[in-house]
Amino acid sequence: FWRNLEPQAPDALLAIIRHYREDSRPGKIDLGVGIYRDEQGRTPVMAAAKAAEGLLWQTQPTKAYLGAEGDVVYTALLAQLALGESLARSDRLVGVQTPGGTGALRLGAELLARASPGATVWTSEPTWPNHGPIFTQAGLRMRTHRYYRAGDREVDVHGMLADLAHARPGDVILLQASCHNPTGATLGPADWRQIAGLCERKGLTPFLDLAYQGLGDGLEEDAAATRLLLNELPDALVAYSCDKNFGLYRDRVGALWVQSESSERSDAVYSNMLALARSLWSMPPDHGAAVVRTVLEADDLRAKWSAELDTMRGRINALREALGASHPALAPLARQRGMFALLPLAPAQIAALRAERGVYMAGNGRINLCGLTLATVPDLLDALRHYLPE
Ligand code: PLP
Ligand code: TYF
Repeated sequence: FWRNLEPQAPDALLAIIRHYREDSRPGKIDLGVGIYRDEQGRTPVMAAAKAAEGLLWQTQPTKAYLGAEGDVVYTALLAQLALGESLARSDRLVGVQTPGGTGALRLGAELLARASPGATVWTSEPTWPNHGPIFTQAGLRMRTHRYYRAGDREVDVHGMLADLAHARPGDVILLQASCHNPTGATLGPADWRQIAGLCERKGLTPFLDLAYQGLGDGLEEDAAATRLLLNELPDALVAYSCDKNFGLYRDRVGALWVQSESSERSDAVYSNMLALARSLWSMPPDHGAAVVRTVLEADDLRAKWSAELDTMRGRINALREALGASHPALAPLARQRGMFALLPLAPAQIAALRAERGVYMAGNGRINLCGLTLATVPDLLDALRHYLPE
């Protein structure tokens, strides 16, 4: 029966977890998969989430089914956090709870494929490796646009807009809203206005992937581009992940919002989102979303969570400052945002760092800065000293 199946490569990022675990050298450094780690190298459950779990344990009255839309209070509170009060109230916007940001991306992809099967989805080159399969498996065509200039390691806005000039009306641009994975290179407010203008002129629909709100410059700042595009354009999608900023990774917590030009269109969109969700996962898993709802509902828990998030962001940006100041080839890291940066290393150097120094990073030279502590920054610099260009 299974004769036609070709063996598939395992997820290269997730494989690093295992390789690192199997390495017994004491000074090994894991800069692989994108999870937050504290100064002790741990990924603890956030205190606000633990407190919310305690409350749920004591007070949750039932685990009876919800619907395909999931927890509507969660989605409404999260819309206020991500999109702000006025967009959250819009009758042109509908949202559902999804299994993680990945579920939101896939549901959005299925909705796009149903609404406009001929549409092409544009992504940055490079981007998160799962973006491609999520959209192509939904039957959509994909193309890439320039994003990152290896020379100065800034966003190549000119190249990006030039490539997107080839998009056709009805095409979709998948845009990482903040904390770009894998480059960390960040678009400025003027760049986002240019992208909004291009979408408007050419009739393109933005699909915002907001997976790191609060881990770049702040909760409001990291959502500004998403809000700008939704305010400027008739149609848009937003895939949201709570898995990093609430530390709920394996609980799979996300949401998809879709904006359309009128509330009548929104009714049809919403019913299609629910129909597609039923065919994909019936109903999303409840626990993580219930934790997020419980945090956002209570002023004290929300304040505690927000302070923890400030600490996480502060640590990431302190590491960026320290690395950026340590070597001219690392200076761009201080200007970039989020957990990730691309180091200018050749594949053989990346392999040697792993084999000889126990330094683990993705095959394209992407590092998760959170794998470092201020104490291990010198160890990384020592490992890199023959490899970084002056
Ligand atoms: N989008 C980007 C850019 C990511 O880096 C990730 C990481 O996991 C996701 C989406 C998916 O998030 P989730 O783990 O919630 O599915
Ligand atoms: O890019 C990362 O490291 C995170 C985590 O299949 C991740 O986005 C990596 C691979 C994967 C799912 C999540």
